[in-house]
Amino acid sequence: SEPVSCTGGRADMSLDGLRRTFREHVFYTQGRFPSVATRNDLYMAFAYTVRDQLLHRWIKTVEQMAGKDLKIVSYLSAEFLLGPHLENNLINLGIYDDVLGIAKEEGFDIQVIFDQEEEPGLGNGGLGRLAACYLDSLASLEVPAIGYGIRYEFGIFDQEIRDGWQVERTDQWLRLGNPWELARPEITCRVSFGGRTEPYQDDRGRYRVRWIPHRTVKGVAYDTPILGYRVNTCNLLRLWKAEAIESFEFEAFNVGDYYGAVDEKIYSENITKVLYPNDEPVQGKQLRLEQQYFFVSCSLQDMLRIYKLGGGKLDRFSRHFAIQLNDTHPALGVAELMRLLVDEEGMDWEPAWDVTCKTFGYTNHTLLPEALEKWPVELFAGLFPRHMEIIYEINRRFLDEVRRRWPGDEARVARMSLIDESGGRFVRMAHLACVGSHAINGVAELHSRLLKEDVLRDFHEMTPEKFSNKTNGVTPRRFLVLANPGLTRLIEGKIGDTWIRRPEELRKLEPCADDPAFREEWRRVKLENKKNLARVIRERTGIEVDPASMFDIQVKRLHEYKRQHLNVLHIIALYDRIKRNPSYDLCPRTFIFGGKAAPGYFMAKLIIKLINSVGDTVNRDPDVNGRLKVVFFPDLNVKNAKFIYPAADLSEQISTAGKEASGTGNMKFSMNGALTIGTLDGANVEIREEVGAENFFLFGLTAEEVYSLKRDGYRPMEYFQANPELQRVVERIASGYFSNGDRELFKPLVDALMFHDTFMLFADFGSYADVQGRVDEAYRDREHWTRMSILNSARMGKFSSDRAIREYCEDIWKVKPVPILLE
Ligand code: TH1
Repeated sequence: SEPVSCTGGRADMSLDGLRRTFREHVFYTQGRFPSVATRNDLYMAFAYTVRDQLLHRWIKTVEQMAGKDLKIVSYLSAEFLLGPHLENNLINLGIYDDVLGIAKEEGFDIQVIFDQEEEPGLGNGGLGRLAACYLDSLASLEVPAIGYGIRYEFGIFDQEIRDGWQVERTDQWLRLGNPWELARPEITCRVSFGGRTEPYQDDRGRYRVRWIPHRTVKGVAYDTPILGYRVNTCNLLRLWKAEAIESFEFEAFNVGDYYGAVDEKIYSENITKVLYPNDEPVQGKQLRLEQQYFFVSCSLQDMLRIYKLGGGKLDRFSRHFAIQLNDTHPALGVAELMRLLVDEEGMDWEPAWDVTCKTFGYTNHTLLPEALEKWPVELFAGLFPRHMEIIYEINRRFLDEVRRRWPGDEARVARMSLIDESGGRFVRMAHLACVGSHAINGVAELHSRLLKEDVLRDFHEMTPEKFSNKTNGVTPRRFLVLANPGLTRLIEGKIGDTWIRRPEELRKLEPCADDPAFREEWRRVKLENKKNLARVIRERTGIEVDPASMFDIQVKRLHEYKRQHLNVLHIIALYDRIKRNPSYDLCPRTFIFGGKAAPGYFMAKLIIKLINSVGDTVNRDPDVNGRLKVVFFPDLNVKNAKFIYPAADLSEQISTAGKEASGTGNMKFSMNGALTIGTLDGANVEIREEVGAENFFLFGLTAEEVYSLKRDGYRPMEYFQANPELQRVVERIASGYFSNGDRELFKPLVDALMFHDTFMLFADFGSYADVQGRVDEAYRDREHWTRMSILNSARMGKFSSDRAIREYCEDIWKVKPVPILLE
C-alpha cells in the first residue's frame, strides 16, 4: 500500500505550524472564539495539537512495522497509572520550550493549562505506575509494543482529609472528555460468561468441546498513543470498555421488554465501571474476576486478529508476540489462549500448549501470602465452565510430570497443584501463571531470591531455568526531567543531556560532588523545590512549613507492612524529648506523609488519623518552637508526586524486611537527590549497593532475622519493656494525648502493636531511632550532606526503567528495536 503522506498541515512541528494548529483546534475542535475559550478549551486545543504530532508518528510506526517479520511485546496489566500526558509528550517531542513560548504569545499561563489536565488514575500504586514507566521505556527504546488493560470509567478515588480522616470521592476523570484517546468503535470483541459446556464431534470426527455461555458482552477498544523520548516510535495503549452487544437489545425490543434491554446494558457496562481500590491484597470479588477475564479475552482475541491479518500461522504465534503478565491479574490468559487455540481455532492440545508456554512470561510483585490471588472453584467454574475444564487438564498433565520427577511425593503434588484443596477449593492463579509461562521473574534481587526459596520454591526446583530477576526501574523523563527542571538544567550544564537516555552517564557528575560551587548550586535547586512544595502544602492544607528545615518524606500507599506508624512513633519520640527537655537540640524537621488507604482497610485509615492527630498537637505546641512539623499531603497521585520527590531531603523506605517486593518511590526520591533511611528490603538493597553504604542510612532487622524471629516466637512486649522511650511514646498515644483524652480512638492500633506487632515495629524501633539521630547529625554538616545527595543522583542510573526494559527484551521477550523514520 501507498505510504501515507502527511507532511505540512497538522504534522508541521515548526513554531508557526504549532501555533496555527492550536488556533484551529480552539475554533474547529472546541468550537470557540479565542475570546470566550475556557481554560478547558485551551487545554483541549493544546492537547489536540500535541496529539496530532503523536498520531503522525503513530501512523508512521504502524506503516513501517506492517509486513515486517517482527515481534511485538504485549504488556497485560489490570492497571496503568499514567499520570498527565501533556507535559510528558512535550518533553518527548522536544517542543516544551516552543509551546511555552506560544502560550506566552497567546497571552495565558501555561501552568494553568497543565493544571487543567485530569490524570488517568487507572492504578493503585507501584504496580500500575511500573506499567506506565515500562510503556515509556519500550517506546523510547523503539521496541514495538502494545499495552493492554481496562478503561475504568472511575479510576482510583480522590482522597480528601476531613477532621483527620480519609474520605473517598469518585474520580470522574472522563467528565470533560479525554483528548488523548481514540475510540475505536469498529474494533470490538465478544466476551462471554457462565453457562455450560458440551462435547461434540467436528467434521473430521475429532472430539471437541463447545461453550454455551449464559451471557456475552462487547469490548470496545480505546487507544492512547505512547510516544518515546526523542524518537519517532509511537506505541499503543489499548484499553477495553465493556458495552452491551446490540443483538441483545434488539431481541428485548422484539418481545417488548424495554427495561430488560436497559438492564442488560447497565449490567454489561458495569464490568469496566470502577478500579478496585486495593493495593495488595486483592479482594476476592466476582466483578474483579470478571474484569480480569474481560480484558484478557479482548486482548488475546485482538492479538490473534492482528496476527492473522499479517497471514501468520498459529503454531508460530510465539515468534511474533511476547505476552507479559503483570502479576497474576491477567493469569487467566493462559487458559484463555488455550481455549482460543483449541476450541476456536481447532488446534490440538499439545501444539497449543507449546505456543502458550512460549508466549507468556510472568512477573510476580509480592510475597505477602494474603496477596497471592486464589479464586473459589465454585465461583470460577460458574463464570468460566470451559476454562475450569482447561485448567483441570493443564493440572492433570502438570501433576503427572511432578509425579514422574518425584514419585510418591504426594505432599509436593498437593503443594504445587493449580487447585488448593487445603480447606475449601481454590484456583491458584500464581501456579497457573508459572506453569503456563516460559519465564518467571521477581522485581528486585532480594525479592527474586525469596521467591525461589519460599513462595515458588517447588516451581524453582522443578524448572530453575525459568527463573530470573528483573529489578524495577522508573522513567527518568517523568521523574527527573519533568518533575525537576531545576536539577535537570544544573546537570545539563555540567554533563550535557545524553544521560536522559543513558542514565549510567549520570556518574559523570561524581567529581562535581567535590566542587563547592556546584554544591552551592545543588542546594539552591533543592531549596527552590522545597519552597515550591511548601507553597502547595500551604494551599492544600493551610499548614506553614519552613523550607529551611529538613524535609523528611514518606509517600506511598498506606499499609501496615510499609510501617508509616513506625515513622509516627519516632516523631512522637522526638516530641517527647522536647517536652521533657525544652532546650533539646534538634535539627528542625518537617515530616511529610502522603498516600491512600484502601477504603475497607480500617487500620490503614486509623494510621492516617493518627498522623493528622499527632500533627495537630505537635504543630500547635509552642514548646516545639519550629523544631517539628507534621503534614499529611492529601490525594497523592502522579500529578501531586511531581512536587514531592524533588523536594525531599530524606526518603523513608522503612518496610519490614522481606515484605516490600521492590518499591519504586525509593528510586524516584534518590534520583532527585534525597538520602534514604531504609531497611534491607526490596530494591533498597541494590540502591544502597549503588550509592554506597556511606551515603545511605541503614537500620533494622534483615529478612532472615525477621523470619527466624517469627519462627522462634516474636514477643513485642519484651522490646516494649526494654525501651523506656518506646513506653512513653505508646503511653502518649494510649492515654489520649493526641485525641482530646479519648483513649478508645487509637486503642486498636496500640493493641495490635502490643499483642501482635505483625510487622515488628517494636523490634526495629530502637535501631530506627538511633539511625534517625545520625541523620540529624549528618544534616548539620550541609557540605557533607550535599555531597551525599549529589552522589545519590549520580549513582542511580541502574534504576532507569530503560535498563529494566532492556533486560526484559534480551532475556525474556527476545525482541529487538525497530527504528522508525519520519519521512
Ligand atoms: C507492588 C509492590 O508492593 C511493590 O513493592 C513493587 O515495587 C510494585 O508492585 C511494582 O513491582 C504491588 N502492587 C500490587 C497491587 C496489587 C496486587 C499485588 C501488588 S504488588 C493489586
